[in-house]
Amino acid sequence: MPTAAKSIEAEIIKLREEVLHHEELYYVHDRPEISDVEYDALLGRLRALEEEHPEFQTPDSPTLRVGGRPAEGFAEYVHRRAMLSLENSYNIEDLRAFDERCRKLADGRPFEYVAELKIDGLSLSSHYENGVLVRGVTRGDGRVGEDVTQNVRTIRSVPLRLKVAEEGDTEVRGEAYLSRKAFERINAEREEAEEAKFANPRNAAAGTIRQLDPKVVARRKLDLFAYDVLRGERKPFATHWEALEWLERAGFTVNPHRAKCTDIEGVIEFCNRMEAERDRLEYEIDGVVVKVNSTALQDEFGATAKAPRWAIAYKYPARQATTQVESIVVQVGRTGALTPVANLTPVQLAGTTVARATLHNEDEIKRLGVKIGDWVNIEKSGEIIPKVLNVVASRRTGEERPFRFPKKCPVCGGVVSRPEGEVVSRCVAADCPAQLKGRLLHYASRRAMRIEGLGDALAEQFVQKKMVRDVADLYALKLEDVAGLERMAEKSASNLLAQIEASKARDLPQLVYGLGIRHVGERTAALLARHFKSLEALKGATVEQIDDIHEIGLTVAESVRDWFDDEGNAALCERLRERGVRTELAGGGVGAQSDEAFAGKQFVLTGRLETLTRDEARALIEARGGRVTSTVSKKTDYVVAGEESGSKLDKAQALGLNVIDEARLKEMLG
Ligand code: 1X8
Repeated sequence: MPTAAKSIEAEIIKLREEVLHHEELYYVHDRPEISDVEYDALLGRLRALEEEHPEFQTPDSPTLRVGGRPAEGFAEYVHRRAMLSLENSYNIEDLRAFDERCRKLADGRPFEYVAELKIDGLSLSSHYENGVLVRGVTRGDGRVGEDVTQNVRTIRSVPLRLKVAEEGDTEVRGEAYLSRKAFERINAEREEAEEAKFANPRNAAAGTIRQLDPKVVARRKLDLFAYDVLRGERKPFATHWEALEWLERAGFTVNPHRAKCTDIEGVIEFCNRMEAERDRLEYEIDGVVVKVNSTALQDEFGATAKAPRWAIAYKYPARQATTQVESIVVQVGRTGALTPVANLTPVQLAGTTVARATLHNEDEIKRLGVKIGDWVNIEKSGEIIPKVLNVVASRRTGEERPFRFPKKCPVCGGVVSRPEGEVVSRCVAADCPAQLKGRLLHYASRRAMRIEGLGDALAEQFVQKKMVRDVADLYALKLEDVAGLERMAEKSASNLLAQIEASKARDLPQLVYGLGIRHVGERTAALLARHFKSLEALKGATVEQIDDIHEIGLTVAESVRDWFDDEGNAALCERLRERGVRTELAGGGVGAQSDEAFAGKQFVLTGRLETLTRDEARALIEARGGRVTSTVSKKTDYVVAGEESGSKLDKAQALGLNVIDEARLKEMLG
């Protein structure tokens, strides 16, 4: 073989491996390392080379596949009709070229387009038999997906029974997603639990649908916008627009932002209008999907191996940018965790100026291979801090300096420890000022003791001037001390002291959360407070007693015990109490009684409630110490039945259980 051909073959092999590697990162691990644009470029280059040199095309090339592959844990399901991907376009010229092709194929016949938002989630297919949901399947590689029925059943925008009469097999396709709000809540919880945060809502949604425990899925509040319907393998409507209207009647949520356009100019206008709206939406989108409206024309145009010829995705400019790392600093949080942050040459990104990006931890720096002075691609998704995607190796000059992760705490010089198997390095010094500052800010935060006005600058001064050595010292602060601080007028000093005073009355769940015990987030703190009813009782509890609380595991129990076993912490609790902080659960009398009606009791919710959503009802019951389970059994204490309660109600009646309605539940809740 001539050398030129050999090197082309070598390039094809290398590209193929790269594409497969990135597909695995994206689909299997939900941890892409390159942007969609870069991935498309790799795949495009591979496809071009294979087309030029068909002799090097192999049957297992990723160019012949629809993409990705299923992870383990769920049964595989072969789609009746492949879930194709969409061809991508990145600019208006591409859209016009698509229009040209469509008009050529239509050969003079007039036709319309439908433009819809491209939701940044994951595609799901829901199967109905005679109108009843029987199966939910992920897209997977487009041909084979995973059977995630139990998880799909938790999505409130996927009706369990169609609201219109429907016989035979019906398949509804849609995009499952997490709202920005749900995503932020999940990440806040993961941060509290010291679990790795999701990079963006799409990854969080993909991670959620693959959760093996449907209860976890239910809590995360996945949502879905439906966009297509099939009867058997056929499209049942003359136009896509009618299909969308039917989906709404059938009980699905169809995204309200959509347009029927008589030509590509209308489509372009929709794309521009929605791009301006993009940040105001409650969910993330990455572009617009454009489809030929007539299903007869769709069938006529057909599809390539990968994508239909009658549709295209118009992708918005990615929220990525390239800039230079000026320095890397390491921040120390309240748990002592060391977080490296890259200081960047400021760049404009998705409408804001970005000057910093998180590097997460030591391993991430190694994985990226990032050095000071490097050019890097950064990405901003949603509200979260931008992150470094990769290093632009081609722009290296040799002047870049390696970053050495500190062996000592950059703030106090204390010992840094990184237990085996963990990614987080921590400063373990007991008196590290950075940790103290973090603890003060956490204690004062809105969801803990809510001391308004105690922000970063003040906490910094309290620590620096050694006015405060732990959170109990806040209650010994005097007006003249506080008023003497930088940027502190007498008025704001007395306001702050009033705030600190008011915090004494916060309830036990807020206090327990505010103490910042490892693994004890807001929810766990509430469970602990309601169970033990006083800080004293919690302090005296054994690991077993804590572990016995439903929904609290051994790791948490041990962490709580460890915290109270620390002499300094035990003394801190004592001082908080002495200084007048409430350390008992509030509301004896009525509160205690109504809690009794719930504590340890098992509830099952079934049917549609009138005023509460199931999630709201669940939250209210759990807040009182009750448990909500999904199966009716002899152990069930109450079955709350709403409208159209089905088999669960039958079973409850057969078992002679206590069945109540929503009104009664609300009475019990007071
Ligand atoms: C993917 C998506 C489609 C739509 C919205 N969001 C997506 N992510 C839509 O049609 N409205 S269609 C699609 C696909 O066919 N791969």
